[in-house]
Amino acid sequence: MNIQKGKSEFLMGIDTIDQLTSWLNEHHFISGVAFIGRSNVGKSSLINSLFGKSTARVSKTPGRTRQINIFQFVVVNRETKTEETFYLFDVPGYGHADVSKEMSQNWQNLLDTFFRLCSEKVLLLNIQDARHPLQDPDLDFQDYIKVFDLETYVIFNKVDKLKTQSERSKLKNLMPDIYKSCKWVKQIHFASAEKGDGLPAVEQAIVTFVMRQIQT
Ligand SMILES: Nc1nc2c(ncn2[C@@H]2O[C@H](COP(=O)(O)OP(=O)(O)OP(=O)(O)O)[C@@H](O)[C@H]2O)c(=O)[nH]1
Ligand SMILES: [Mg+2]
Repeated sequence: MNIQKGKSEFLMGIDTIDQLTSWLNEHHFISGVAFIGRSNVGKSSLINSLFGKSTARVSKTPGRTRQINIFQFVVVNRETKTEETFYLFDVPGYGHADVSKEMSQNWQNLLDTFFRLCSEKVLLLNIQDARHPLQDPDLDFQDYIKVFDLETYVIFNKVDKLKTQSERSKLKNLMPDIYKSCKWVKQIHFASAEKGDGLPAVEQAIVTFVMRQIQT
């Protein structure tokens, strides 16, 4: 089973709590996947590589994504020739230093609403920069989401930027500690949205999760 590239569709961008609440209440029984991480770690790039080019806008300026963007995507089973539709959420980056208090409060409220209302049928993908893993905002985020009890996978993106074997082993050596201190993190992946490393495994992890939700 695979994600059908190019069949993903942008549905809407949501930036108010009222809008988000009604959307999630109407769709709470449907499975999906949410991408979240610091600004500029490559969330939109990963989405484009996994779901088809130009699904999400890739910006060169950090912090451009200022709303929760909702897409739908299709998983196709080539043997049975069946298709299933799921939701994809591109959530704005956390940990901006350069926004006003008011803006970051709004954003926090939007996030709270999202995690409170999105069901356990939603898989959380926490994207981090392979060169700068476990930054303070990443640790704060892990601390924040633990109460929501959502299945979470961490994806270290931009592994193509790790040039030496020792940089790569240093990153891999963080795995036992992450599993130990973050029990809700069930998988850790290493990927490059740009070069394609690790993407088939991430795709299969997403497909396995969402298909499991409709079978239960
Ligand atoms: N070398 C390398 N660059 C990458 C990779 N993934 C993304 N980039 C680059 O990193 C920059 C940020 O990528 P985005 O996908 O816009 O990041 P984002 O996390 O969506 O950022 P926000 O929307 O601001 O939160 C772009 O210049 C990308 O081309 C990767 O795997 N390797
Ligand atoms: Mg983005």
